[in-house]
Amino acid sequence: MQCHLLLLVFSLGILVKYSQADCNICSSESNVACVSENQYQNCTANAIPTGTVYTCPNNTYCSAMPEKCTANEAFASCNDCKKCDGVVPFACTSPTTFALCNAVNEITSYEFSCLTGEVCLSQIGNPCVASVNGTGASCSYYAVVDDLCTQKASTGRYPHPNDSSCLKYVYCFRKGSSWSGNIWQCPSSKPYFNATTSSCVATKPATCA
Ligand SMILES: *[C@@H]1O[C@H](CO)[C@@H](O)[C@H](O)[C@H]1NC(C)=O
Ligand SMILES: *[C@@H]1O[C@H](CO)[C@@H](O)[C@H](O)[C@H]1NC(C)=O
Ligand SMILES: *[C@@H]1O[C@H](CO)[C@@H](O)[C@H](O)[C@H]1NC(C)=O
Ligand SMILES: *[C@@H]1O[C@H](CO)[C@@H](O)[C@H](O)[C@H]1NC(C)=O
Ligand SMILES: CC(=O)N[C@H]1CO[C@H](CO)[C@@H](O)[C@@H]1O
Repeated sequence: MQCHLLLLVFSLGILVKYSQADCNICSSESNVACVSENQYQNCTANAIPTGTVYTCPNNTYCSAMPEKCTANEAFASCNDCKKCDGVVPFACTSPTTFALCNAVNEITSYEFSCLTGEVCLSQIGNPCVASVNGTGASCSYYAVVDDLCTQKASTGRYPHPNDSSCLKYVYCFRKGSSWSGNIWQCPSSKPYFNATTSSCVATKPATCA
C-alpha cells in the first residue's frame, strides 16, 4: 500500500515536471523546443529554437522529455493554443493574439492583440508577456505559414506575420497544386528581417520589437 502511494507521488511528480505544455521554449532535458504539437527544432546556445523543423513519428506528440516525442498525450507540449481550461479566463489564438473565454469554456469573438514585442502565453494573470527572442508563445508559429503562402501565391521571402521581433521570416514555395512555406530564423550575424529588401540585416528595423 505504502509502496503504491509512493509510486503515485513519484508519477505525479514526473507529470508535473513534464506536462507544462511549453511551446517555443527550449527544454534543458532534450535541448530541443516543441514548436507545434508534433514538431520540434534544435536550440542554439542562447536557447533559441532554430533550423530544421523535425516532425515526430505518427501518433506521437512533441514533449519536453529527453526522448522528444512521446505516445503519452499527458506529456505533450505545445497543446495550450486555442484552449479554454476553466482556470485561465482567456485563450491564446495565435502567437500574438488572445480571446476571452465564456462561462462554458468556449472561445468568444472578443479578440485582442498583444503589444509589439510581446507574445501570448497561457497562464494565470497577464496573457501577454515580453518575448525573449521570439520564443515562449503558447501557439505554434508554424500554423500560420500555409495560410500566409496561400495568400501570397508567389515564391519568395516574407516577414513572419506573428513575429514582431522580426527574427523569423517565411519562405513560400509551390508544393504540387498548392502553396506551402517554411519558417527560417535570420543568422546571428544578421539577426533581423528587413521587409523592404526581403533580406536579413544587422541593424534592427525601426518597426521591429
Ligand atoms: C539537431 O540535433 C541532433 C541531435 O543533437 C543532430 O543530430 C542534428 O544534426 C541537429 N540538426 C541540426 C539542423 O542542427
Ligand atoms: C504518417 O501519416 C501520414 C499521413 O497519414 C502518411 O502519409 C505517412 O506514410 C505515415 N508515416 C508513417 C511512418 O507511418
Ligand atoms: C537573443 O538573441 C541574441 C542573438 O542571437 C543573443 O545575443 C541574446 O543573448 C539573446 N537574448 C536572450 C535573453 O537570450
Ligand atoms: C530596409 O533596407 C532598406 C534598404 O537598405 C533601408 O532603406 C530601410 O531603411 C530598411 N528598413 C527598415 C525598416 O529599417
Ligand atoms: C493564426 C493567426 O491568428 N495569425 C495572425 C497573425 O498575424 C496576422 C496579422 O497581424 C493576423 O491577421 C493573423 O490572424
